[in-house]
This record gives sequence, structure tokens and C-alpha cells, in this order.
Amino acid sequence: MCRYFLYVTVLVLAAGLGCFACTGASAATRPALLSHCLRVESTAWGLELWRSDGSSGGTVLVRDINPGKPSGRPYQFREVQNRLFFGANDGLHGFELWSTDGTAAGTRMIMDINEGTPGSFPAGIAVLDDKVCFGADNGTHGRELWCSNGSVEGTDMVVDIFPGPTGSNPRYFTQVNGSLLFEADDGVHGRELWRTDGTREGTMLVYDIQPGRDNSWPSNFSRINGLLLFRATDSRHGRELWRSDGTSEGTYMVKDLNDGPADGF
Ligand SMILES: [Ca+2]
Ligand SMILES: [Ca+2]
Ligand SMILES: [Ca+2]
Repeated sequence: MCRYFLYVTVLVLAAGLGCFACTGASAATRPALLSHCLRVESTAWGLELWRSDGSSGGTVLVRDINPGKPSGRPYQFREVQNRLFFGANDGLHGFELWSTDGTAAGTRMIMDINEGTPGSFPAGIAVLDDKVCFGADNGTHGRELWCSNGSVEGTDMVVDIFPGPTGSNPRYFTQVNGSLLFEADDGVHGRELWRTDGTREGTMLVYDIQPGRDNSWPSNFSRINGLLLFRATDSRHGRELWRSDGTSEGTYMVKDLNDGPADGF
């Protein structure tokens, strides 16, 4: 089982040759992979899924997801139990959620979330225990929170956070204390900090930092020592540094760096 994958960006040269730009499946593998970027004949497949064990002979195309010259454009690789989850477009179903074990036969679309040629555009793919969670648009509910364990039965919209066809547009998924913290808009509180454990009951607003419909725009998520550090705005303090442990009591401004309503961060 090969654990190394390349995301290949092909710059097509006049001679029909291209250059790899590649990133690894994890930060730990990235330096080794970057040292093995090669010039290859590339125009036959477009931008597709490759793997490498660090040797030239062991660097091969896994699967031509979008057959021929059109590109499958795989993106956002996340590893769960020896499989990589990612988004890709096979040319028939649009951008949907895929997974691979590193073999052509073991590379498949998990579910056509937005049925037919439109894509659901899975984004912000993040690992949570034995599954991934992400934002996707099924064409009915708008862009909402989805999770998948790699099977069709185990792939579902967790909750329609912004009820109806408008999307809550969840993003910045960051794992803290066994939950994913993210930013979303439920149509009532504006763009605020949310959390999910992958279940409907376990998905909730953490804290309405800018009270009411106005947005606090949580962003710049960083995880440190079981805490989320992030940037958020309220009208009393301006844009400042906040922290959260995933609970409402554990979510507060770290310091009003620029005293009063002026921005500090
Ligand atoms: Ca589709
Ligand atoms: Ca919705
Ligand atoms: Ca608000």
C-alpha cells in the first residue's frame, strides 16, 4: 500500500513536456516528495492522481479519473484509515467526493452528491475520527455540512444549518478536542463559530460573538494546545484575537490588543 500521493500541476511546454509541481498527502511526506519532482510527458492525461514511493520507477499514474486529456483535478487529499479522500471531476458527475487506496481499482467516486453533471464541489475536507467532513452543495439545500465514512450509506448531509436552499457555507474546519470547529451562517446569527462531532445533535453554534444577525467573521483558524485561536470581530472591541475550546464558556477574546472598537488583529 503506497501512502504517498502527488498532486500534479502540469505546465505544458511547447515540446509537449510538462513540469510537476507536487504536494504530499501530509506535511511529513512533503519534503521527500518535493525532491522528486520530475519533468515528464504529460499531455496525455491532464491533471490526474499520481503516487510515488520516492523512486522514479515507483512514481506512476494511479488513475486517469477524467479519461484522456481532460483533467480530473484531484484536490484536498485527507487520509483516513489508509484511504485518501479528495475531490475530483470524472467529466460525467462534476466535482464530487472520491477516495483511493492507491490502486486504480480502489479509486472511486463515493457518492454523486449533486446528482448528474453538476458538481457538489466538496471543500474544506477535514478528518474527524474515521470519517471526513466538508462543505458540499447537493443542488437542493445549498452548500451545507456533510460527512462521509467512504460508503454511500455513510455519506450524508449532517444538518441543513441554513434551512432551505440557501447555504450556510461552512468553512475553516479545524479539529479541536474531538470536534470540528468551523464558521457558518444559520440565517439567524450571521457568520459565527460552530462545532460538529459529525452528528445532527452534536452540531451547534458555539458562540454568537457579534450578537444577532451581524457577522463576527471568525477566520485565521489555528490550533494550539487543544485550543482554537482565531480572529473575530464584535462592535465593542473591533477585530481581535479570540480563543475557543469548543464550548461557549471556553470561547472568549484573548486580549483587546487595540483598546476599544479599533481593530487590533
Ligand atoms: Ca454530480
Ligand atoms: Ca441550506
Ligand atoms: Ca452574530
